[in-house]
Amino acid sequence: MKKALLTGITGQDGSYLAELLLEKGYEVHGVIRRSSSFNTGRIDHIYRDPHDPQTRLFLHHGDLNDASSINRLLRDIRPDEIYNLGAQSHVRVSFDVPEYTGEVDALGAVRILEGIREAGLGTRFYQASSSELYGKVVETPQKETTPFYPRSPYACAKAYAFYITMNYRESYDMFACNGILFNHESPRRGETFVTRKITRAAARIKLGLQDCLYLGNIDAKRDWGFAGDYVEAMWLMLQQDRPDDYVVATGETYMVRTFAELVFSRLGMPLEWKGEGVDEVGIDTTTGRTVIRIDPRYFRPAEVDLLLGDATKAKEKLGWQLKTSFEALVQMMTDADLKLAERERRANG
Ligand code: NDP
Ligand code: GDR
Repeated sequence: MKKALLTGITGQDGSYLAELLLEKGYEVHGVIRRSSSFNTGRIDHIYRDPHDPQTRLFLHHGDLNDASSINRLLRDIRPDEIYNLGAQSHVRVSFDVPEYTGEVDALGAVRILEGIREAGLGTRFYQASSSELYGKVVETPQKETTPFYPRSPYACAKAYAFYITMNYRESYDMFACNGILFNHESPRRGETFVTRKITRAAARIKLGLQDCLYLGNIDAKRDWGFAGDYVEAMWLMLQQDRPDDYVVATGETYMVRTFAELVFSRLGMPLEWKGEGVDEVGIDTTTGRTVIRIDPRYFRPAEVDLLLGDATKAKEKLGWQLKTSFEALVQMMTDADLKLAERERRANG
């Protein structure tokens, strides 16, 4: 039985990847952080009592900031594959905690790589690299050969992690890959990322639980896919004969405002935009009420205006396929958040 170790197992991608690896018959080990409140909500459905002899999912306390915990896990588990998904993953927040973001997102990767090397393990390594590396537009669509232009402390940290992964591959002949994944979303997406923030707020507005949604730059364009499709690409990268780096994307890009329009329409509240700049508002045309306003606090000191990826290499070399369309993703997320809001309303009496 193959063994995989996942950092970030409690996050969106970690939960989908853990499901996939369990389906494929792996023994799955996940690193979790000690927290004062439960942080395992996304994996509770696959967790079983560790005393159950059928259990193939094991959770261990550790932290990417703590090399000794990483080294202990490597020594004890001796994994065949490591997926480094753990990160301070919020771009806006990285401007508030730049040093911490560097510790976790940049140095975290080298702590694992060095741990594998020092222990003399043949472990295959996946690094969660990001389309944020492309930052300011140099060319579109962005592919593996497009130069990087990071625009945030998050992207700068991820650039270090990208290059150190490549460097360990070239220096020590390690099987280390970068997946340069464009934005991917799901009903399990963190509530402060823009897609989930919109679906959650729109559903709550629909049910009268909230009046208005405040957004930042609604003209930013993103290439949004479904997280469940993207974790397949991560796994495929580690099953190849040779390690390499791959872009994973849909090849379509939409503005944040378009995402909002589709969500509000699905909930029977077609939007109309009025005004300009920070005074622009989104109006529910069925009631005339203002349901979206701009709040400059969500603007970023430097913005990534346009992401659009070309996943030809992943399709041709990995045989990776995109299964979920943008429209299906919007529907999936909107419907899931409507159900959640209905539960919330029932709970509130
Ligand atoms: P999430 O924010 O949902 O999950 C991040 C995970 O990292 C959580 O499990 C979190 O734990 C964990 N984590 C945070 N800090 C540490 C730390 N110091 N030590 C160990 N673990 C830590 O991210 P996603 O699932 O969306 O993304 C997964 C990875 O892919 C991240 O590295 C992200 O930067 C990258 N990425 C994501 C993309 C996307 O569109 N989703 C696109 C490209 C790259 P806890 O639950 O305790 O907070
Ligand atoms: P991103 O995702 O920064 O691309 O990083 P996010 O959803 O946070 O922002 C996407 C775009 O929407 C604009 N925006 C807002 N964003 C947030 N969060 N909140 C708002 O209110 C808001 N209003 C407008 C942003 O300015 C931006 O242009 C995600 C993360 O998952 C990273 O970890 C990952 O590496 C990249 O995707 C690829």
